[in-house]
Amino acid sequence: MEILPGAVHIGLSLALSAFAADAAAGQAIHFVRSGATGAGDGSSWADAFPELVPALAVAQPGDQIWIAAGAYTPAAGGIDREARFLLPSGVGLYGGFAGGELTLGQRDPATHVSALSGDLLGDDALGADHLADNSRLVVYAEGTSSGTTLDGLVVRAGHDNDPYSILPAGMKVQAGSVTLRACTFEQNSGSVGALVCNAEGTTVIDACLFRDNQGLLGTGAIKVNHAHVLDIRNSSFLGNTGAAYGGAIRHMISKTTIRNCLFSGNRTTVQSGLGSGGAALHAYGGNLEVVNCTFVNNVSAGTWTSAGCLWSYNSAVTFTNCVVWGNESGAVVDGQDEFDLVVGVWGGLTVDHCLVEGWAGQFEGWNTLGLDPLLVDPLGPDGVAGTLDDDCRLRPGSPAIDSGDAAVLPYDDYDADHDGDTVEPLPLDLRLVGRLEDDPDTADLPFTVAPVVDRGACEFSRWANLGHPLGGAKTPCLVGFGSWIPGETLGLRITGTAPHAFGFLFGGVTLLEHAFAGGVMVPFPQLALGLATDATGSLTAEVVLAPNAPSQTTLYAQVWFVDAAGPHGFTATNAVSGTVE
Ligand SMILES: [Ca+2]
Ligand SMILES: [Ca+2]
Ligand SMILES: [Ca+2]
Ligand SMILES: [Ca+2]
Repeated sequence: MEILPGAVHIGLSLALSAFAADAAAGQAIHFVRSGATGAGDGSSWADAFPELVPALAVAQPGDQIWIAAGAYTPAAGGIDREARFLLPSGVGLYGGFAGGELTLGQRDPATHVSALSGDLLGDDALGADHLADNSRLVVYAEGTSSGTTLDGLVVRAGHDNDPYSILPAGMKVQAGSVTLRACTFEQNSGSVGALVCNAEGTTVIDACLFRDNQGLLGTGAIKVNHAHVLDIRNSSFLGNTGAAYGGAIRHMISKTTIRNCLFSGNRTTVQSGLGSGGAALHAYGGNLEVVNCTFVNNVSAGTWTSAGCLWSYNSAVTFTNCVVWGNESGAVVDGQDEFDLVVGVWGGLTVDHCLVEGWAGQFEGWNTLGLDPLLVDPLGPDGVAGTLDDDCRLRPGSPAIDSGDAAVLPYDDYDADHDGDTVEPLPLDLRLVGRLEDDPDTADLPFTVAPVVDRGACEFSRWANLGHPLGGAKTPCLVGFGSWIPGETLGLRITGTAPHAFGFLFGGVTLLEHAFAGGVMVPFPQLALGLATDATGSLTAEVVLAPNAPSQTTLYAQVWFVDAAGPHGFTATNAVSGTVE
C-alpha cells in the first residue's frame, strides 16, 4: 500500500472548484425535468422537457435521456390509459438526477427518484379502487437494439384489469433487446405484474429490484418466452404475487440465467390445477440456470402440483450454489416443499452444492445438503417476508460458508466493481461485498483452494457495505476483506478510480451521515491516510489487526479521491464497516 507520510486528524474541507465535465461526447443528451419552465426543448437542465414523451420522440440511436427526479406518465399529463412510453432503439434513459448534474456518475437514484408511472391521476395512495384509471402498460420496447437501456429508474403503477389481456402492466419487450440496470419495478398489476420479454432478443437485468408486483392472471414479476434470452443478476424479488405459474418469474421455452439474486416472500395464490406452479419460479421448456441465489419464505397455495421454490416441466434446469430454505407449498412432493419436477419428455433438474430444506437426494445433484443455512434474520425487524429489511446473510458457522463451486461463477460481464475487468469471476455478491471471500473460521472442503465461494446470494463477510458512493468521471468501489479477529489479517480493496488517483482514506468509529451531492460521508473523519491507486485505478492494502484491538468496536471507512468531474472536484467510494470480534 502506498501510504503517504503521517496519519493526520483533519476536518473535511471541500474546495469548491468549478469544473466542466465532458458528458458523453459525440452523443446528444436530452434533458427531462418535471416542472421545467425554460424553452422546453431538452437542450439543457434549464431548458429541459417537462415531460418524458417528447424526449423519446426526438432521441436518435446513441443518444441519452437524462431524467430528473419526479413522476412522469406515458400520457404526458393526460388520461389516456392506452398511452405507453415507446422506447426508441439504442437510446439510454437515465434517472436519479436532482437536475443540474454534469455526469452520469453524479446521479443518486436512491435520493432523487425518477419514476415512469402509470398513476395518471396521481391518486393511487387513496386506495386500490383508484387503480382502474391507471395506464394499462407503462413502457413498451419493440425491435430495440442491445444498446437500449433503462438505468436508475422506477417503473411503477401500471394496472391492467382486463380479464382477457395478456399484457404485463409495467413493461413489455417484444422481439428486441434491453438492458435494465439499477431499476425498480414496483406496484404494477396486470395479467403479468412487472415485465414480459417475448420472442427473439436479449434482456439483461442487473442490480434491479422487483417488489410488490401482482400478476392478476399469471406471474407476479417477469414472464419470458419464445426464444428470448434473459440474464438476471444481483437483483432482488421481494413480495411479488402471481395468481398462477410463478410468484416471481415464469420461464417458457427460453434461455434464462439467474445469478446472485434473492427471492423472498413471493407467492402464488391459485389453489388447484397445473397453474399453481412455483412460488418463486415456474419453468416450462428451454434452459434455466440458477447460480448463487437465495430462496426463502416463498409460499405457493397450490394443493395439487406446486412448489415453494420451483415448479418445472420439460425444462433443463440447474441449481448451483443456492440456498433454498423455508419455502412452502400446499402440495408436498417427495417429502419436501421446495421443488416440483413434473417429468416430461426431456429436461430435468440438477441441484449441485445447494442447501435445500427437506433434501434427501430426491433429485439429481452433487454435494447438496439438507442443512439449515443459518440466515441472519430472513423476516427482518418487521416480521414480514419479502420486504426491504429481510436480512438473508449467513450467520457464523453456516454450512453455506466456503462450500460452493467457484467454477460456476459467471464472468463480471457488467463490471460490478468498475475496474474495467469483465473476464474476472463475478467479484461482488448481491450486497456488493466481496464474492470470493475466505472465512478463516471455516475449514475448506478437500480439494478446494481458498477463497471458496459460499452458497446463496450473500457471501459471508465480517464487513458490511454501507453504500452511498459519490461518482464523477468514474465511481470508485471499496470492498473490505479478511477477519476482524485481533491478530488476523484484514484489508481494503479499491477499484474503479482514474489511473494513479490520489485520495484520502477516512476512518472513524462514529457515523457522520452527512448528505453531500448524492453521496454520504459515513465515517466521522477521525483519521485520514493519503494514498494513491495504481495504473489500473486499483489498490489493495492489508494490515494485521492489533491483538489488543477493543472487542465490539465498529470501524467505518470510506475513500475520497480528487476527480475534476466529481461534485466540487471529489469522488468517493461506498463506505464499509466492520466490528472487532
Ligand atoms: Ca390511479
Ligand atoms: Ca421483512
Ligand atoms: Ca467464502
Ligand atoms: Ca470487474
